[in-house]
Amino acid sequence: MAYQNIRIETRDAVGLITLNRPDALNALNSDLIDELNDALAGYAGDESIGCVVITGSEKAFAAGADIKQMQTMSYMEAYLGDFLTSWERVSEQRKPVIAAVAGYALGGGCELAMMCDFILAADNAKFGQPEINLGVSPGAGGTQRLTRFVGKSKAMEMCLTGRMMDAEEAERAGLVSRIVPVSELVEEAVSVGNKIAGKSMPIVMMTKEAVNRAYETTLSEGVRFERRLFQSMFATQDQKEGMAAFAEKRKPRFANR
Ligand code: DAK
Repeated sequence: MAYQNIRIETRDAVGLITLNRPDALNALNSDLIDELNDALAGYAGDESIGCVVITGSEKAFAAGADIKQMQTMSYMEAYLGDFLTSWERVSEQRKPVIAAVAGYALGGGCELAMMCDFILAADNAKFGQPEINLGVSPGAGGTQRLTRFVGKSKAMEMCLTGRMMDAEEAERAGLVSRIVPVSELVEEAVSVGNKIAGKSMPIVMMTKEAVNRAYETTLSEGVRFERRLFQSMFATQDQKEGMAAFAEKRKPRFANR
């Protein structure tokens, strides 16, 4: 598939996807989402890739779903066409996906970032769910994921008023893992991605699954799930290698098995 709305490149073991609709502040239309999903599927099937980074430009990660595409859509077109449902594929990836967010991450842009496993924010990042100003509510997880990230009070205020949050507020509230200078954002995200890719891939995937389970189940079920996963890791070569390497004071050489 030739990409018109994203750019992709490989940086060591990281697949870097750059949203690329500069004239529309990376507004997310169906073509862009199709391309994003195609790129993610390619990385999912590529054993040399251990982590994916999704980023935008310095001005905008993404200013939301494409309002001009949605403007005249009828209910039947949206419902029967299952409009934008394929976005959720980002959250279904088994390998880690990092959102490197600079500038605006609004509406669907904020939702896309929250579908990733964690968000690294540039110091100029701005997050918001301004859909209320357009006569709609968030539609791709904003009311659900933002509430889990930052709590009810802040999520409710943001969804009801459309107010934006800057990077510092987002870090204080737990929406982003940390803030880096905008000029270093992509480099830092790729470096973190390569650090993750250097671990045992199956263990990384299981760890991601365990953390995500915390959002979907009770504490006791989650802890039980974690324990079972942990026990199963003793069937991997990489557990043997990781612990042997520690005892022998050397770096582990994981086989991803
Ligand atoms: N859609 C289409 N075009 C957009 C856009 C958007 N979301 N955001 C910006 N643009 C376009 C502008 O129209 C302008 O195009 P031209 O006029 O030059 O042709 C160009 O990008 C530059 O924008 P501005 O001139 O407005 O730039 P400023 O720096 O003055 O302002 C801004 C930047 C980000 C504050 C402003 O552009 C803005 O407020 N943008 C709209 C933000 C917004 O309301 N976002 C929420 C969209 S609704 C779903 C999945 C997802 C969704 C819903 C359902 N399902 C799975 C069911 C998501 C919905 C949304 O995201």
